[in-house]
Amino acid sequence: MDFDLSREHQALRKLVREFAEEVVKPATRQADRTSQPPTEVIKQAGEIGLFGVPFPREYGGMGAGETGYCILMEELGRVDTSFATIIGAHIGIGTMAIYLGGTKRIREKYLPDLCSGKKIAAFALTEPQAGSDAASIKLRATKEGDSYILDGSKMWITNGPMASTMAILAVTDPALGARGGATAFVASTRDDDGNPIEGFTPGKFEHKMGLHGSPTSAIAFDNFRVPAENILGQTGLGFVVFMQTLDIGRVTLGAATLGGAQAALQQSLEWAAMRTQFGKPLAHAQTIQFMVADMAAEVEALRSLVYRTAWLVDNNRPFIKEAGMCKLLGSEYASRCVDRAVQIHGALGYSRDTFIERGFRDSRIAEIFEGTNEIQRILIAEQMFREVGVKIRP
Ligand code: COS
Repeated sequence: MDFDLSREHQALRKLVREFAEEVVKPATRQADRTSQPPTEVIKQAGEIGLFGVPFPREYGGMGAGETGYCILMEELGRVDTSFATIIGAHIGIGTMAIYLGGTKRIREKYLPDLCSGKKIAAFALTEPQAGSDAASIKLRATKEGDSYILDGSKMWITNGPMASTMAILAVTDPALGARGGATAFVASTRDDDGNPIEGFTPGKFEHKMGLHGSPTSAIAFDNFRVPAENILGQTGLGFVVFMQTLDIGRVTLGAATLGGAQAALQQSLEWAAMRTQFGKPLAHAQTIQFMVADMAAEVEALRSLVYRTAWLVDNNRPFIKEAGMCKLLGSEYASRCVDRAVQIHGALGYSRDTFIERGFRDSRIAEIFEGTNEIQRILIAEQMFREVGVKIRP
C-alpha cells in the first residue's frame, strides 16, 4: 500500500495551497460581508487551470483525476468553504454531468470553456417540491422538431446567478415519471456578454445562514429552446446521469469538509498554545486536550476515507457507498470540529472578525446539500444490504 501522493499530485497541492493562501484567503472576508462572489479570484483560478483539474487533457483539463480534484477541494476548503462551493458546483456537479453524460461532440464543444473558467457551470436538479425526493421533479421538456422546449423552475441552484452553462434534468415523459421519463440536457443560459438567453430567467437570490460568498438562486425556464442533440446520456435516462454525478460530488464534498475540519483543528492548536488562562496556556488544560484529540482523530479518519474513495473512483471500482460515507462523515466531522474550535476560542470564536465564526456558519449546509445526511444513510444501508442479497427499497 502506497500512501504517498504522486509527484504530479504533490505539485498540484503546492500550486493550490499557494493560490488558496495568497489569492483566495484575502478575498474571503469581503465576499462574506457583501454576499458578492469574488469574480476576480474566480477568473484567476480559471487562468491557472483549477476549473479543469479532474478532466482529461484532450478536453482542456489537467488530467489529475478524482484524487487531484480532492486535493483541490481540500486545499480550498482549508481557507474558504464558499469558494470551494463555487468551484465544487462548477466542476463536480455542473461540468461533471456534462462530462459523464456527454457525447464526444458535446464534451469537445462545452468542456474547454468550462475547464478554462471562461464559462461557469451549474447543476439544475432541485425544485420547490423536489428536494430529497429528486425523482418528483416537474420541469417539463417537450419535443418540438429538433428541439426540446423547457418550461418550469428550479431552486437552490449554486452558481445560479452567474452560470452560463447548465446541466438540467427535465421530465420528457410524465407517464413514466423521473425513472424512465426524465432526460438530462446541457444548455447555454447566457450569451457571451452574460445576458440571459431568451426563455431563461435567474430568479430569487437566496440569503443564507452561511456561504455568503457562494451565490445561490432559483432559475426559471419559459418556452426555453434546447437542441435535441444536447441530451446527456439517453432520452428518459437522465435521472441516473444526475445520480452518478452526485456520487462524484459527494466524494469531493467530503474533501472540502476535510479541509474545513483541518483548518479548525490547526487554528485551535495555535490558539491553545498561545492563550494563557489561570497562569498556563490553554494547551495544558485536559478539557482542551480532549477536544483537540477528538478533532485530530476525526480529521485523520476522514482523510483516509476521502483519499481511498478517490482511489476507487480513479481505478474504476464501485464507490457509491463510500461516496455517501465521505459526505456523511465529512459534514458531521467538520461541523463538530468547527463547533469545538468555537468553544476553544471562547468569545473570540463568536466574533465576526474570525475565520472560526464564518466556518461555523459555513459548515452546517454540508449536512444538507448534495443529498441530506439522511439520504446518505439510506444509500449506505441500501448498498450494505445489497451486499448480503437483501433489497430494502422497491
Ligand atoms: N448512484 C447511481 N445511481 C443511482 C444512485 C446513485 N447514488 N441512486 C439511485 N440511482 C439509480 C438507481 O440505481 C436506479 O437506476 P435503475 O432504474 O437503472 O435501477 C435509479 O437511479 C432510480 O433509483 P431509485 O429507484 O432508488 O430512486 P428513488 O427516487 O427511490 O430514490 C434517491 C433515489 C433517494 C437515492 C435520490 O432521490 C437521491 O439521491 N436524492 C437526493 C437528491 C440530492 O442529492 N439532491 C441534492 C440536490 S443537488 S446539490
